[in-house]
Amino acid sequence: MSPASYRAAPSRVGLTILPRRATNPQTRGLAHAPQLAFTPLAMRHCPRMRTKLGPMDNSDIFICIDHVGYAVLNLDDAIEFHTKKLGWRLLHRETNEEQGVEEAMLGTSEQLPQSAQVQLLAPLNDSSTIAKWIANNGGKGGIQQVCYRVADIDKASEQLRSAGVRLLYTEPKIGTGGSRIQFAHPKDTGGILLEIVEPVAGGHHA
Ligand code: KFV
Repeated sequence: MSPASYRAAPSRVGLTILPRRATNPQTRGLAHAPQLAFTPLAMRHCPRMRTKLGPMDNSDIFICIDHVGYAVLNLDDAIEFHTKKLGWRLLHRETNEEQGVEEAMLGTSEQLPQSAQVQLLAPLNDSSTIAKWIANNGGKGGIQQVCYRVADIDKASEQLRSAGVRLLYTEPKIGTGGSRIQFAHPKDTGGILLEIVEPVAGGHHA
């Protein structure tokens, strides 16, 4: 079953029965791959499922996973791998001098407003946090951060601080596409560098 036919044929109850040896990219290769999976299309077309799952306790603040950030050695090579070999789509590219990165955002073909993106981060210079991360990782790239999208970064920052989570900046800084970003220290998040982002109004990459 190709990813396209997988998405094109949701069952009416919001479940897709996968073949015994799942070829769905979401589950392929996982020893514990479930034989039933919710499909994004089914989720959109099945209001009952959304109701059943219910809202998060803080859904007024946290919206979705915005992106996963990969530290990469060479941005052009990483873009080529993701677009040519994996078939992702290049949505955006920029240099952020303050953060010391050259970065690219990649998305799926539909890239719905709440679809997560992949962010490729290459060091701009030797003092970049990405250069340090790569050096500490034995000279290899890897997952450097996960980023949650928030509706109001000031409110989200306040909530995290009041929960005892240390944030790196006193005030949010400028991130991808003019967004406002903040980071929670990995020591307070179970070892994950957690970014939060408030995009510019209507400014998710599509
Ligand atoms: N994930 C998990 N743990 C990490 C980590 C990471 N990415 N980076 C560092 N650590 C751990 C590390 O393993 C070590 O743990 C400790 O933090 C201090 O590491 O148990 P250990 O060994 O003590 P250091 O000394 O290597 O790092 P440090 O100099 O303290 O810097 C860490 C940190 C998180 C403060 C720094 O990486 C930082 O300021 N990050 C936030 C900014 C950033 O990552 N910018 C690049 C992305 S720009 C971006 O995402 C944009 C523009 N955007 O819009 O999305």
